[in-house]
Amino acid sequence: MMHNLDFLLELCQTGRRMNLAVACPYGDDVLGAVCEAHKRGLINGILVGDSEQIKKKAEAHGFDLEGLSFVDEKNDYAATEKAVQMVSSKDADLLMKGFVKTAVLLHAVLNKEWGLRAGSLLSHLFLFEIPLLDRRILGISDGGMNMYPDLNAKVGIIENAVKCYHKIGVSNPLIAALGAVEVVNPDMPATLDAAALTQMNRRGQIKGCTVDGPFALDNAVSDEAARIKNIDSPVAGKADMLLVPSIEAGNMIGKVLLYMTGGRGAGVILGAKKPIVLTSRFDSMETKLLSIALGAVVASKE
Ligand code: COD
Repeated sequence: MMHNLDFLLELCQTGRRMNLAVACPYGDDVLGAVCEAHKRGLINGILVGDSEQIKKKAEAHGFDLEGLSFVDEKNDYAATEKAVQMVSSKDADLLMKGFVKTAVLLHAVLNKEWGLRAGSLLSHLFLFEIPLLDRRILGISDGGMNMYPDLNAKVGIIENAVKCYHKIGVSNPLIAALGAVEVVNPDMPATLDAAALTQMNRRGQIKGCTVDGPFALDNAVSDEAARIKNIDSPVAGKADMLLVPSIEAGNMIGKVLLYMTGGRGAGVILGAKKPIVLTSRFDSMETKLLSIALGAVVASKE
């Protein structure tokens, strides 16, 4: 079991330095994280947007732009398109969202002509380091992109996550399909999907991981809760990743972990030609830095 997310910073310094194209890096949070990641040698930063505005921001906050590249484009939509195109044409290895709306970036990513579609579902994976659980690392998907995934989409979400876990050194991630309860209840669709996913995994339709469910959150992460409920499963109490039934569930669990338990996180969108670093404005600089590192590790192993 991995303890703390710092391993991502080490992992992404082992191979070729990845080129990160950042769309509209005007927020001091994203710009600061990219400058720091560049300075630490985690990535080469390419800042796509209004160069004058970026330089003013950096000066105001004391960020060091030494060595970073610029692609000057004043219009936000055009800058987002350019950053996406740099990745699809392989001039950059991964993409990051700056001060631009999530929907604008995702629509550019999904553009059929020049976007980053790779023929599979795109999904968001957030890894958290949880102080209350001995700094254990717990993934959540999907709290950032797919709103109400059906069974097919849940298979895609698991497959994306499994590839990512393999790249970060977890050869058989334990995936808990969450519901509100740990028994199948026909009136709760999430529990039916969880049971189907478990069987699909047992029959080899979902590979490279162990999926089980349904679980309630407590018995997915706590051995003690699993023991009290008499749940006999290799995943019970030991989940590496929580498959959540809706974007609200994933987003809320994630925000509780980050803002109410003092956790740290790293999040990326998977399933595109290259990973996309998508953080929210309120995320700490550390979470942004770790997200860049996670994206760079995934990109380096594609
Ligand atoms: N993977 C692959 N292709 C997709 C996906 C996906 N997850 N989602 C949509 N597409 C494709 C469709 O196949 C279609 O070809 C095209 O994109 C448009 O699909 P729509 O009309 O169903 O989707 P949109 O354009 O209305 O919305 C797609 C978004 C990703 C923008 C939407 O799902 C969204 O806003 N998600 C939530 C993002 C968000 O607000 N996150 C907040 C936390 S950061």
